[in-house]
Amino acid sequence: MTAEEKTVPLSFERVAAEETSARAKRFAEHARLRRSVRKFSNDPVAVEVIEHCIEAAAQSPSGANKQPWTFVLVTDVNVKRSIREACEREESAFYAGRATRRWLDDLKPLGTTPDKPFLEQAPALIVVFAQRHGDERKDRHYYVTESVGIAVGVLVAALHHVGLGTVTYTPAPMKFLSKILGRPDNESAYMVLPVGYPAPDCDVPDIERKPFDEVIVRV
Ligand code: IYR
Repeated sequence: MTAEEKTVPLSFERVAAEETSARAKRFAEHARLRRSVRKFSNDPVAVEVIEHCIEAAAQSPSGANKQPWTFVLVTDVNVKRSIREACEREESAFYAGRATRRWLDDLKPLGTTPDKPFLEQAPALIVVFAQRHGDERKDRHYYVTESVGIAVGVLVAALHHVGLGTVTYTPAPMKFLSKILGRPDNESAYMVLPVGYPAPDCDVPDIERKPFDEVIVRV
């Protein structure tokens, strides 16, 4: 079965140049305030707010529009606890020897440890899965890592935009997440994003982004 090309007019609202400039500046300034949050308050968050952020992420571009992502929204306290316990088991092995000395040295400024209380403190976890292929193996997916990475980027931006905190957490390996969450074989766990309000006493590492001149090359 081959689908034919069909087009519709682009729905696009052209904004005035001054407004574009103002938005660009505001967006960059707000992005500057985003930090990875690893300590959450137990204040509840309306599930529909998180769902709207996931909906925004699911509008991302993807290879051949295959949309190779599944977002598992976990609010069940028992499932959160199981995920925390399994993550901490993997992290203990990581910090006790699986990681290279150089890797552990690079992590020192972040102050991360095998303890992951944020996986239970946060009112919700979004576990993102990458669909390596469709329901059937012959249904190919393309640029899966890039596509899911873009979707997670949009998700992080959306959560920040609405005033929530998160961290892009990647236990390794994370196969256990498929088992706990009952995901099919064509999906592999990609990232865990705890979501909530930062704890009032949330500290963050004293680190900075590179100066802008170091990341941009103008040709
Ligand atoms: N997954 C571990 C280690 C870790 C790895 C990287 I790369 C980081 O940027 C941060 C942590 C942990 O979360 O502790």
